[in-house]
Amino acid sequence: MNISTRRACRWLVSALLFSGALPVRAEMGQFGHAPGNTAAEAFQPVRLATAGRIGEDAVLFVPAGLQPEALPPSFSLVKSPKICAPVPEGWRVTPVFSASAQRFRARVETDAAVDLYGGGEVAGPLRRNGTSIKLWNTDNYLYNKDQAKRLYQSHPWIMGVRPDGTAFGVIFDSTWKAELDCAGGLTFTCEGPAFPVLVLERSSPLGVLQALADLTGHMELPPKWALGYQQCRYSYEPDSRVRQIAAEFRQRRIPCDVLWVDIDYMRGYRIFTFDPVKFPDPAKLNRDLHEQAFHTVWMIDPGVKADPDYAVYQSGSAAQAWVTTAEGREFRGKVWPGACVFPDFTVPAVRNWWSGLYRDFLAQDIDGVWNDMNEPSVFDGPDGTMPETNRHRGGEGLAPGPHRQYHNVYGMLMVRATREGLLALRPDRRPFLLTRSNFLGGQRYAATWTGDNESKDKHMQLSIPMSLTLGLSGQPFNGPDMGGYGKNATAEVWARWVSIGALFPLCRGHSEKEANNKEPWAFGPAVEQTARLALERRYRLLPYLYTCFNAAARSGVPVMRPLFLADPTDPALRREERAFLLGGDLLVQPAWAQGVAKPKGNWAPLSLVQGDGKDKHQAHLFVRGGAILPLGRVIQHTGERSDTPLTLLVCFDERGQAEGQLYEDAGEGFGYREGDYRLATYRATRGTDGSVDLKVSTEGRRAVPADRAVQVQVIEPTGQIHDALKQSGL
Ligand code: NBV
Repeated sequence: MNISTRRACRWLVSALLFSGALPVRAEMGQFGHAPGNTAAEAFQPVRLATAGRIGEDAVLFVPAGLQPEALPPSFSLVKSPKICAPVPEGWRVTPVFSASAQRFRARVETDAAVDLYGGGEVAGPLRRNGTSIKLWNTDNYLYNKDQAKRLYQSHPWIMGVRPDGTAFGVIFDSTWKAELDCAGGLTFTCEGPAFPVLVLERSSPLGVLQALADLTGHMELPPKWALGYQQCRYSYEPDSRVRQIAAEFRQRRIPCDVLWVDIDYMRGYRIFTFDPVKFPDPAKLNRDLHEQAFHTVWMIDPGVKADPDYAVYQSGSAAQAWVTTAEGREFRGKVWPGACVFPDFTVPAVRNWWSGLYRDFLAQDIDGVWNDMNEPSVFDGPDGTMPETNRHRGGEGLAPGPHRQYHNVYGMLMVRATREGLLALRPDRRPFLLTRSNFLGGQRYAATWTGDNESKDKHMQLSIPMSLTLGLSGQPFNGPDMGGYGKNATAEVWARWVSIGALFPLCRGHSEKEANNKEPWAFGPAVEQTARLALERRYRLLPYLYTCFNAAARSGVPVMRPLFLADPTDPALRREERAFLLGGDLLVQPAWAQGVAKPKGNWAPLSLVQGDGKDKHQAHLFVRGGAILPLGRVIQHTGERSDTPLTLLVCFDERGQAEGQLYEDAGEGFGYREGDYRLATYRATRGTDGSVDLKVSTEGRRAVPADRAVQVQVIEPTGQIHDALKQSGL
């Protein structure tokens, strides 16, 4: 046999193996392979079939075994990449491919001076050099399983930042079970067939993140209420308890926008049903809560109770909706309701059927949807999920394949179907959907939270690099279970957590069933006051925060950012993972984080509400010299006007200049796509006599509310604030 025939044979065997046509290796344990070229698993080089530019400073590398013109559909990319030009001269980052009998690998050499970031949902340091993760979406309670090397989502993506601040990004475009090793370069090894690699090159990390969003999709602008504080628990039940929680917020004057309803509202955990005793009239509950200006989010899991008398099981069975075993039988696994079947979301008709299920559900006046357990988590399945040999049928260009191939995108496909359903059923409302599981590019469909963390300082601190890393992996709308999900929270931990959690993109308090109460008032008056101050700060910041969300939706820049994005050439910022930036202009330094190196320039200490400077838990805030922050009044929910007055807080740089933006729209619906928005850019100059000259230019056709009063204030480097101008029409 000559070399090419031998290679062809190897590819045929791999193709049959990966497609499931050959018996899948019983010997392949749960990540049983030691990384590297061991005697047991020899990796042979695989040649590059082709490489070329697919856009501005982005190159596609296609290994032998794949047809560059007919690549398998990509889950991470919005559209199939097409080579349009040769690889640019002097291209710096190039993968090398290799394969063993069982796995396929891409390796990228990186200089030791390059700092690595990304990898999606990871429970580790912000700077990823020397770490490794596994890409196999896993229900990981308290992050205890497998040393937290795999969590609920997979992002085969890494960004490298060079000492000079230039940056590159690498997408390993495979959904198969994989490992990503960041020690001594990048090594991505998957238990699947050949995959393409995309490399992006930009002059800054922010540029790389924008390019990533252009390739993998932008988050859609969420409804404004989703930026408010959200209160959750497993579970507020019965409905009277939900009402009680709502009343407490309003009576105690603690700002809150959203109440969450966890699985116990269902009838015997049957999704899309309501318990007739505990939640007899969900529509009335929602209407009553709306009257108090709350929005509600209700949970839907993927597991469908295998109950012949249950409508969802009946209609799904008629549509042949279920994932099957390797032998083609309906797969059953245990979740909350007992034996369940699982929709095969790879099938377009099944996604369609799933989307339609939300019709009666939304008719209950539900505002948002929470898709949980969608790794999928299966209590009695191997390694807590379904067998890797289970079959998915695919369709519309997606090949049929084993669960090992589609496991990592199961949650992504589920939220795609959910989002499509929400949009089809309520074409005039922006969907708010939260998912536990997802994949690179999943920001197109849903926001996310970081799963079942624990109420302890370590996880509170860890939540910062976790959220930052998700932001550096394309997902701007994320946050942890604030206060911690698992175990009891102490008053101190909860107070420390709310003080920083109030400044995350997603701000939701949650708790598991067995733990103590974790609402803002549950720990006594002192912690309640800490929570009130922290949340009042968030609500004052809403005009700025919404502007940051708009920037993220438009151009893919993260809402919550590591400090090094402010100055990628400053080596002192590269590992900072305690302090962070909200947008580009506000620096958040947790009260417990000492000795934080700030990016160059003035950073003026900022007090947002009376008393926040005296509260020992509140994070220290700093405004960037050269910025103008739009701030609102303290309000109790986003339905209230906060621009009476609107404050423009001007923080001059050394040259006496400052600039800032304010984005406004209806807060809901899609009018903004037709120009019903106002994006104001303010430019301020300080006169030699200390006067302030403020100019505004606007985009969009939305008018300034006639009764809006604007107060322009100047914040000095000392943090002292004084009034500068009172003006309308801004
Ligand atoms: O639905 C109950 C919980 C939910 O509260 C939590 O946020 C999810 O991560 N869910 C997990 C299932 C139960 C886990 C023990």
